[in-house]
Amino acid sequence: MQSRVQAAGLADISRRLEAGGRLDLADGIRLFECPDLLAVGWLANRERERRHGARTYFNYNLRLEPTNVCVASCLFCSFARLKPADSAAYTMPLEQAWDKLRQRAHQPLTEIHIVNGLNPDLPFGYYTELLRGFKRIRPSIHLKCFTAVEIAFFADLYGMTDAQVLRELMEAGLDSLPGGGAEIFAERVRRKICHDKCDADRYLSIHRTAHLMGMKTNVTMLYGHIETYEERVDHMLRARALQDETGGFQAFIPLAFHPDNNQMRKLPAPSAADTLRVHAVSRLMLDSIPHIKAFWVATGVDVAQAALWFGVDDLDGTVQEEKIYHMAGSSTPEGLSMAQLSRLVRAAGREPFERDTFYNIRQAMGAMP
Ligand code: V47
Repeated sequence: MQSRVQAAGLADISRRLEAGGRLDLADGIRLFECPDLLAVGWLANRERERRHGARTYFNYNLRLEPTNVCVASCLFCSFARLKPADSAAYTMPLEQAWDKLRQRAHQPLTEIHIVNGLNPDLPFGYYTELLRGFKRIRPSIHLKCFTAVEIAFFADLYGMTDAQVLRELMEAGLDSLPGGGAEIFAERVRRKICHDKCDADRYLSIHRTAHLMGMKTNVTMLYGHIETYEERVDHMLRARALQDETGGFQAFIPLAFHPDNNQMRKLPAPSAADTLRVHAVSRLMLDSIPHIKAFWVATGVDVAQAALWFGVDDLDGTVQEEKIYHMAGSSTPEGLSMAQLSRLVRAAGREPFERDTFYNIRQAMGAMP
């Protein structure tokens, strides 16, 4: 394979990685432009195995979106409803949101991941009570809730600083932040696809604040729309720079653009080859971020499986109630069971492990019926 890497013109990158060196913007662009996807994948897999061997992580989680009312007008979004009067707009009463957990009393869930629209009509107490209620029902549940974009929106709407918002949410039970809302950091792209939500600096500053307050977070990248290779690599480098500063990111999650039912529907969805490459280049560029996650709802289950040989060591989790991707055309199942996740990891020749949100291993998943 070394000779293939050489033939692909990647020998210097390979040597630098072997010596513990870092890749820069030009290297990242070369990895995107290199025609030999397998050579790029091989390098990413070497980095993956150096960190995690064959281990592949996922958790028993539940996705909830308690409101889709949203004042932002992101062109890629099929989930948001701008006006509460829209018949498809919804806001769950707290009892209804809590019921989603109560109804799953039999499931050994360890995490709830909440993403909302930017709803201008709710009091801040809705969110603090939402968290408190989940902790009352199951004190051990990890609450990974609200993107940095939501935190910025709360601060502006309720007249608080970002740190105050985070502090109050933590007091109510917030345990970590998910990575949503990052899209592409480059100003050119943000201006076109999501001009009226918080910018890249604020997104990164909120993650920095969260890290300094002791929280772990994730960071995402929405790819496969109007961004260039350079803008993808720039995005990764901005995430890497913050990671160098704080060490607070756990996972980087490339998110494949889904074109159904949104204002960018004329664009094609990214190909499987592009998805494999984005995950591989992420593993190679982001040397200081421990985990690269393939969110199977976004990649598709089959491509997520292949991605386990292209730098990916994490598959998110069982998910169960996802709406953002399913409204944008994802044809994946609503959720996957732990047995299904284990089987697909084993079928790919990798070793499945149930983890908690902090990547502590809960159990090695044996052969499942
Ligand atoms: O920020 C919205 C994306 C994100 C579309 O932190 C779309 O563990 C593709 O961030 N096509 C929310 N993507 C989801 C998210 C996430 C997912 C899994 C794990 C984690 C984590 C975070 O979904 C948004 C946006 O980038 N999105 N619409 C669409 N049409």
